[in-house]
Amino acid sequence: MPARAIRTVSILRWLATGAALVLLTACNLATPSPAPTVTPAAPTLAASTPTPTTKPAIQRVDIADNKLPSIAVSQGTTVVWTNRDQAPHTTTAGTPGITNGPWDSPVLDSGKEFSFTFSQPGEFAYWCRVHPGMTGKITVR
Ligand SMILES: [Cu+2]
Repeated sequence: MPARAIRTVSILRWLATGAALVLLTACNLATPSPAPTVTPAAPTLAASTPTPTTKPAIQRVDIADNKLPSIAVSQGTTVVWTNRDQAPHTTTAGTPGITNGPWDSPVLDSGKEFSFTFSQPGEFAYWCRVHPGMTGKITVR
């Protein structure tokens, strides 16, 4: 084979290789990215109607201006006292100096709550152990 023919074959081979590489690269570039998948929305569960429950009554009262509230509630009511004063107070069943009733809160700092459920009817005197002059009464019918 003459030298010229050999050179031509080499150039052709080189061109063919290059073309193949270009085609491969083009194929890679042309590979379509996966189509975005659409996530189906989760089926909406029908909202269940909550079973109504009979909640025991709650009576909220404030301890304010250094006074313990006197109130009347139905039997089974939970009374929640909130200390709205800056001074600490207690709600303590009994009469000043005598703690002889069914409840006695810890000392309630400002903003603190205490609750007691009155399951028995009656008249319940109560007082504040910090300030024995503070008295009140819970009447349960
Ligand atoms: Cu007090």
